[in-house]
Amino acid sequence: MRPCARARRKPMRLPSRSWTRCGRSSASGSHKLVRCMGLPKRMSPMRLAALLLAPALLAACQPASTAPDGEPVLSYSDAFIMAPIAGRDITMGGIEISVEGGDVRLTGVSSDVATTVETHTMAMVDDRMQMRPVDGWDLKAGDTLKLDRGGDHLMFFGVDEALAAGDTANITFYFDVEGREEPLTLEAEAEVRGMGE
Ligand SMILES: [Cu+2]
Repeated sequence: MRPCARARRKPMRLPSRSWTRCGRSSASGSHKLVRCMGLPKRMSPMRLAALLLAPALLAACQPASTAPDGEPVLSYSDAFIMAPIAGRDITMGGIEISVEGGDVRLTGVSSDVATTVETHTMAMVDDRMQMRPVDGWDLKAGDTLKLDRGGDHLMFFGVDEALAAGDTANITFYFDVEGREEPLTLEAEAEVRGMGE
């Protein structure tokens, strides 16, 4: 295992409050995060752009170890959905998901308050940051996937119009696990947040 795998994993597990101390404000983006965590040395402009917006470093440095036997164990924190703007049925959300004991691949998401949930990433297109759908993300044992505003995130379509700040909603995550026929699922209870929260 390369040393960087351990070194970089640590900051990703910090509670979101710790990032705030590093200069992030939810309203103005997260460019100062980079200073707190250090930049991987070799990085494509695309990955760098994504990094500047979110601490989602999962693919940047992966240990070459094999997953131990047994079922991977998933846990989560900070699950949220932004209350949709009045008259719109699209919104975004995020979560932090950690996996122990095996590798998984996030392949699908659903929610009881939306008809469709997509996994999105941010990418630089013609000098502008744009979001686009991705198939999912691979998580190695020990990784934490962080989905948040400004970086990799969840996108909800056909959102229940009555959804308001303070509500809770369910989000279900589906993971492919090698050697397992049915997907592994994670049921998360998400807080509905208003703008500025
Ligand atoms: Cu999006």
